[in-house]
Amino acid sequence: MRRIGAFRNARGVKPLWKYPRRGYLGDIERKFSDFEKSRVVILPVPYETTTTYRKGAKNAPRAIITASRNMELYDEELDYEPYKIGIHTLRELKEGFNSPQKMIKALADKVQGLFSLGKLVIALGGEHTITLGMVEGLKREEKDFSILILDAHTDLRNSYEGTKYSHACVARRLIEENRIVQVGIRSLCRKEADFIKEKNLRLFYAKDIVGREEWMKEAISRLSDKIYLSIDLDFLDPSIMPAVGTPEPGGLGWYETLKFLCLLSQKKKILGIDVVELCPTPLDIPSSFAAAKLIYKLIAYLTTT
Ligand SMILES: [Mn+2]
Repeated sequence: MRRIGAFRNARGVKPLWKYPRRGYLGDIERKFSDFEKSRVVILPVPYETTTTYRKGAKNAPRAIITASRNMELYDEELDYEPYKIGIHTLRELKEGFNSPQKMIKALADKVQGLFSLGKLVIALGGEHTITLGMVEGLKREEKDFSILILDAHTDLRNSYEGTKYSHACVARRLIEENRIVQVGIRSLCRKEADFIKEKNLRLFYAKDIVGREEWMKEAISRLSDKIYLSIDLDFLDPSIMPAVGTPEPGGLGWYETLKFLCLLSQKKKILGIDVVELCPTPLDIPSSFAAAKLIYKLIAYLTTT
C-alpha cells in the first residue's frame, strides 16, 4: 500500500469526504497527468438529487480518488503501467445541479469539448442520471455508437417520483434514441417487465450469467463497433461492492467482470465511460478501493489493445 500515512490523522482515518476537493486519480506524477498529454480524462460529477434508498453518491468521486491514491500503479496481469498513457483528473463539475435537465446540458457541453479533443472521458458519479449528459455530449461528436450498461436494475421506468430524469429512468430515456445492451439485471418492476416483453428486448440477467462465460460473446456481438459504457457499480455482487445506493444480492464477481471488460476492450472501441452510484460511508474503504481499481483495470485493458 502506498503512502497510507498521508491519510491518517492522530485519531485514525478521516471520513473520506473530508479530504480535499482537488485530487488526482492514482496520485500520478505531473509528467503523466498533464491535461494536454493525457489520453484519459477523469471528470468528477458529484450530482445527486433523485437517489431513493441510501444517500451519499455525491461523495463518491472524492472517495474513489482518495482510495486510488493507495493503489499500485503497476498491473500484474498485463505487466504494464497504465498511467504512462496519461491520466488527467479535472475539477469537479457542479454546474446546473439545481435541475436534472440543466445538469445534463452542462455536462454535455463540458464533455463535448473533451471528446472533440479525442480524450477518453471517464465520469465519476454521482447518480446514474449523469449518463444522459455524457451520451448527449458524445452524440454531438460521434453518430454511430451503442450503449452498454452494467447494472443490477433495469432503470426502464418511464417516470419515477414525478420525474422522467430519476436515476430509475435512465435506460428508458436512453432506449428512446439509442441501441442499448443491459448486463447484470436482477431487479425490476412489473411495468418494466411488461415493457421488455412488448419491445422484445434481450437483457442479460444476472441469474443467467454469473459464473458463466458463454454470454460474453453474445452481449458484445449485440453492440456496434464503437460504444459508450455506463457502469452502475451495483452490477457487482454486494460481497465486493456493498457501498452502493441500492444494493442487490447475486451480482457479478470480480474476475468474471475483468474477463468481460478485457474481451470488450479487445473487440470494441470504447469512447466514453461513467462509473456511478457508489455511496461511500466511513466503513466503505473496500468498495471505494474496488471502484478505483475497476477503473484502473479498465484503463489498462483499453490502452493495451
Ligand atoms: Mn442500479
